[in-house]
Amino acid sequence: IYSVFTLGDALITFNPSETGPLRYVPNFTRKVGGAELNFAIGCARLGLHSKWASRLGGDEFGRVIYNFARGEGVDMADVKFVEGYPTSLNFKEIREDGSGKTFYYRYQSPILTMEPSDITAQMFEGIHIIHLTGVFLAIDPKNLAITKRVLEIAEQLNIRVSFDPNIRLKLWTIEQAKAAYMEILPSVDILLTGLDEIQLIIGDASKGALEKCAADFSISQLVIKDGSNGARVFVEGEWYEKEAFSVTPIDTVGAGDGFDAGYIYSVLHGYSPEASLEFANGVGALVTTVSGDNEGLPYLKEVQSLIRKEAVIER
Ligand code: KDG
Repeated sequence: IYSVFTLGDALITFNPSETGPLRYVPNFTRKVGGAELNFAIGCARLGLHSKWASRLGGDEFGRVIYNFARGEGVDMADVKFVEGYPTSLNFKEIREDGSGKTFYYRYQSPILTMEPSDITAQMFEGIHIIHLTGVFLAIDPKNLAITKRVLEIAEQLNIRVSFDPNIRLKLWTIEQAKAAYMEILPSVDILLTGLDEIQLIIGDASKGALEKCAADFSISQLVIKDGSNGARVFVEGEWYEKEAFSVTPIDTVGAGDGFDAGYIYSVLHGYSPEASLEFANGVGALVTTVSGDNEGLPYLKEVQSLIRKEAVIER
């Protein structure tokens, strides 16, 4: 069984009872979100040993996140409760096509209490891939130092690093984001990015520009996620692509995190580039069919059934 490690903040996510502008939504369902936690849950559901490092508020909502993540089988050994930092909230607006907007109430997040010195080599024992995302970096400038500490240990222990820029312009500016990414990218082996995101980061998403980006930062697999248009990867000098699965999305938030979990699962299991893209597309597609940021993350069998086009027996 392969092990992955990720690091990040989680929030209580409020999903609206109906689609349309948030100001007209009277009811919400309390759920759990957070890009890196979604990834961790996705990996756990696929059967990986999945470790998530974080800090949670010492409040009722902190308990909700802890119990939820633990119930999903996430390894919580590096999660601590901190007093005096209330759990952050995220209210979602969802449109008819399943796309969403987030309204953060995220000011003094518990993760702000994490320090670079909290990151120790011992936390990475048995880990095969470390997955990092730009959401953690966006939350506080100090998180770049924490991330660098993780990268330092990754290099010492020879652990592969995957990175999703996960740009959140509600949390920082594109200039701040780019400056941080430039420091991280030289240590990244697998870059998993949205097409629109890489366009924002390097200003050009043409194949030539992407190949140059992979060469400049010695990225071994540069994966481009393009939602319902499918995904492609540049690996060992070749491009591979795979079309998306056709599903009816009801909530697309978290699909990218699911894709990442699927892709990392595939890499760890030695899938070919095309099979990896197909598997990751399958996970991402299934996420969008369920309300919530992570409830739709599939178990291994569900992705396999989608790929093999097996009929699901309902009753
Ligand atoms: O990728 C989905 C996440 O972004 C969501 O679960 C919560 O907005 C969120 C965040 O910032 O992590």
